[in-house]
Amino acid sequence: MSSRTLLASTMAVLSIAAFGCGGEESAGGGDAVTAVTIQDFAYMPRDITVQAGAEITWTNEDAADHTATADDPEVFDTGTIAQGEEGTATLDAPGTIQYICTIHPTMKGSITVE
Ligand SMILES: [Cu+2]
Repeated sequence: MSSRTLLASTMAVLSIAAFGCGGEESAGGGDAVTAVTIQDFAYMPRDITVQAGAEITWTNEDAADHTATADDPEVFDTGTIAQGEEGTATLDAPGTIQYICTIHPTMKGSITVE
């Protein structure tokens, strides 16, 4: 084995180790960030389950403005999300929260916080 090969192997092991570390981190982040798309006057997915402390992001793909507002707006309220924009909320208390769009109250979704 040449020293060049040895160096290459060492580099490979190091990058795997670094990748493994980053992978774990992003897996944790993946659990903590949940994306909901608003399209055709609906939340997709309509019902989500997240870990406590997760940040939920709603992206509005409609031309119309929407909100994501908990039945009790004190729990969370993204405010108006315009086309192409995002609203976020972070929920810490376990339980299931129903939410609506205050502009179009027939739009409904739910978040279960574990
Ligand atoms: Cu709406």
